[in-house]
Amino acid sequence: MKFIHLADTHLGKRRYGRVDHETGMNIFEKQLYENFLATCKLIATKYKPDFIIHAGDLFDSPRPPINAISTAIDALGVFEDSNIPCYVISGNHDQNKTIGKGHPFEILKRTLSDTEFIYKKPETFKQNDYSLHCIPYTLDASGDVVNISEKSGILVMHGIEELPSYYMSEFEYIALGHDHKMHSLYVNERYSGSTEYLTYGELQPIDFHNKHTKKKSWEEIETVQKGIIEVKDGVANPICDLPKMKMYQGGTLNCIDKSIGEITEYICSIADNTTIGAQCRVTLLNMANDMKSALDYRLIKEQSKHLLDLTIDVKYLDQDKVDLNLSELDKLDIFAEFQKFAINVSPQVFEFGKQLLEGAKQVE
Ligand SMILES: [Mn+2]
Repeated sequence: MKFIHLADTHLGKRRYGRVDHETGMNIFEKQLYENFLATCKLIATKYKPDFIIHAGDLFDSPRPPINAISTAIDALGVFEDSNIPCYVISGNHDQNKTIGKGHPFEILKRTLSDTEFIYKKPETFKQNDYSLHCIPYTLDASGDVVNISEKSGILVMHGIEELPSYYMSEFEYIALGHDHKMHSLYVNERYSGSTEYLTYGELQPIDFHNKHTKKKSWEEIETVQKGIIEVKDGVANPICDLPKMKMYQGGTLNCIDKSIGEITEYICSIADNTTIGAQCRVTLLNMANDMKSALDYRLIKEQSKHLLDLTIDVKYLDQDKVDLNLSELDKLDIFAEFQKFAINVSPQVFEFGKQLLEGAKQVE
């Protein structure tokens, strides 16, 4: 038995305001559509699973653009044409914030009659002798998972931070969405992650099995795996070589002792070495406050026009230096200091301030 688990396709997401001249479509949005359609065709022809699970956030918004809806119909239609059962649950992005506004899956349901769209309430299906428990993200989803009477088979949910630990051993596989990083906290539970890099924030180290892993430094950044998960005879295997947009951490420069010209030159060289059509972020550490506006943007723009996006991420000098020296603070008579600055305040305000300081002292 083999199935495919994917999630967070976010069809309809637009970025960068760059328009494709032929179609008039946002380039980022258009590439998302093309890649999702190609991915579904590959799943159907190359991986040929017994069934498919989409764990939510099919769309980026509960009111998706027309092109997102037609892409969803075309792409999921590939599975219908190949007679591969497909289960799609609602994610928080698919769900309107108020009842009465309807659900975008209503439209899909009318067109794709063989696909299961789960968006109103939890439903259980039988698939290849497995119970498939699908719990959509709804406005009042709390507690739904606890209400499943049969705690075995496959559980599909959109985002859950803490499942009761006994669940971990009871379900054979827990297919999750919402977290865009492909990872797992327990043996039988997996976040497939998003199929694409949707923000630069997703360029972070993989932390399989340990969500408390310290963030690595910029230099150590690895690329998070993006793709789908194939589960064959109970073994989960990430498949990451599917069509997706290119997003890179292009480089990081420590700007201390660097001139405006050198920094501009560095950014241009990174842009120059980055593939056509890619999204690229350059991080500048320890920039002086007035330096960012002084960069030669005309030159940078010229040198990066082959890219879909060039983001200059600036960490200013002293930005993170809030580390109070506590031993120094101890020597300071806080009340005396407060009194000095509070000469003109009313007695009530003075009393209130004094109480706050006393409280803070106790907490310490
Ligand atoms: Mn999402």
